[in-house]
Amino acid sequence: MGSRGSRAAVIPDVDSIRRETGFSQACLLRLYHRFRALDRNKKGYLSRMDLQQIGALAVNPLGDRIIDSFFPDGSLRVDFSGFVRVLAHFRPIEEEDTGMRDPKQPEPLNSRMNKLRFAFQLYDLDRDGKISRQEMLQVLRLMVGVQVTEEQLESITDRTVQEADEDGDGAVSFLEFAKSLEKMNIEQKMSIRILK
Ligand SMILES: [Ca+2]
Ligand SMILES: [Ca+2]
Repeated sequence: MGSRGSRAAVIPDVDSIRRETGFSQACLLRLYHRFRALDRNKKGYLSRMDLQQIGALAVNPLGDRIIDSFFPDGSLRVDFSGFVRVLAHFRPIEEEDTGMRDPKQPEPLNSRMNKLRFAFQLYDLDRDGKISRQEMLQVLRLMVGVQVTEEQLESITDRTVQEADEDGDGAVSFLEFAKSLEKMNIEQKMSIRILK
């Protein structure tokens, strides 16, 4: 469809965004419409409040943390390419993504490793490369329901950290985190339908 193709041209830097994120042109166009609809005052960027309108994030216990990741380095606005770059971590891994990759190209944002890195930084609030017991406690508090007492929460936290903590330093490194999630299907868990 010619008219669709020419409309895609209005997306700034569309070619480099497509290469970096792996989203198809049609998908980027839909995301661009979504971006513009979320941008309530037609500012050209999104604020935290704009992103809070996304239903899938509103119901996600880690939704606020995911929203944080749109604003690295304390910035208060995210443009379209930043928006799509975060969303790319949630793009399902497709059959066609595997095997065909040029090894000189950077790893796709939706690879298992990048999904794990993204998940890890939702826990590692102070970005020191380790999930401390306190950081684990905070995430578990968000994820478990109100029916759990503080005491139970503390013991769940201790167990979770102990199970993952192989070198016994009392914290969970990225490697330990990746290992402990090995049995979980992270690819599937980190594939959210963002357009619904
Ligand atoms: Ca930390
Ligand atoms: Ca450790």
